[in-house]
Amino acid sequence: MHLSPRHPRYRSLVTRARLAEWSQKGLVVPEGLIAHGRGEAFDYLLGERTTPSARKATRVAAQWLRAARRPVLSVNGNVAALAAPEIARLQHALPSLGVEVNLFHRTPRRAALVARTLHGAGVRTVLGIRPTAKIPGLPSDRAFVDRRGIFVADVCLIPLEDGDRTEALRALGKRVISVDLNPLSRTSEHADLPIVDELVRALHNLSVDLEMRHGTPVPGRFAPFNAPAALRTARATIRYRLQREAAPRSRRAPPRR
Ligand code: PTJ
Repeated sequence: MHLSPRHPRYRSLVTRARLAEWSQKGLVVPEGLIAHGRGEAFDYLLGERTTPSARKATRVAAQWLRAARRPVLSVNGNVAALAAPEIARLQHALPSLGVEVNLFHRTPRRAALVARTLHGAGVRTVLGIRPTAKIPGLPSDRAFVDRRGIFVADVCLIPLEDGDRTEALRALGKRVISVDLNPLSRTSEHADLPIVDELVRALHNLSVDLEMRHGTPVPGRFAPFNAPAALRTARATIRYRLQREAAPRSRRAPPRR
């Protein structure tokens, strides 16, 4: 199908076409297409841009990743399909970052496909292809992790995650940074540092922040972050935008940054 760059939703259509293609190859599961639709809906409500509050969260996340002894990024099918080049750039900006395959719908074939996609984009080491440890108390396949990765990580960056594992990782004493456009999700609710932003934008901003700090001393402690306030701000952004749209045109307030 030909997609015209002049179409007002061109970028969204290209992303959808890419995800549909990846789902035929088995990297993305059908459920992943539904999850993407949910993400798009929240992105629409948030204005399809990185809000100042999300940008601030990402800056703190970069600080946490630098302060971490063993930071690990968890990658599922959607994340690999949408952001493999951004993950390679992130690992380049922070060489201590472990990159681990972690799948809700795990099969050996999908795990290998995620790893191949990441390697193809330039990611050096990929953990979790054959899990070597298990997170206690988690009924899903997301419990299967790598002994050298998530199992021993002190800071976990978990985009497009589920609430159960967020809670389980926190119960193990790990600091959890989530990337999820839904500020009402259990993942956002339970993360120590929820980034309410689109995955590709968030990873891009993280790389920019890490690259800017390159060569400066590693922080000795984790900067404080007020997660409930960040979520309230994201929800208020949605409320404000909906109220604005619901008002008669003549009385509409200007868009708020
Ligand atoms: O590849 P697998 O087998 O590990 O499965 C991956 C999916 C995504 C199917 C699985 O993790 C899943 O079911 O996820 P959930 O529980 O639907 O959660 C995904 C969350 O990510 C939802 O809250 C969406 O709003 C959000 N989301 C979707 N796309 C994006 C996003 N957030 C940020 N950026 C996106 N591009």
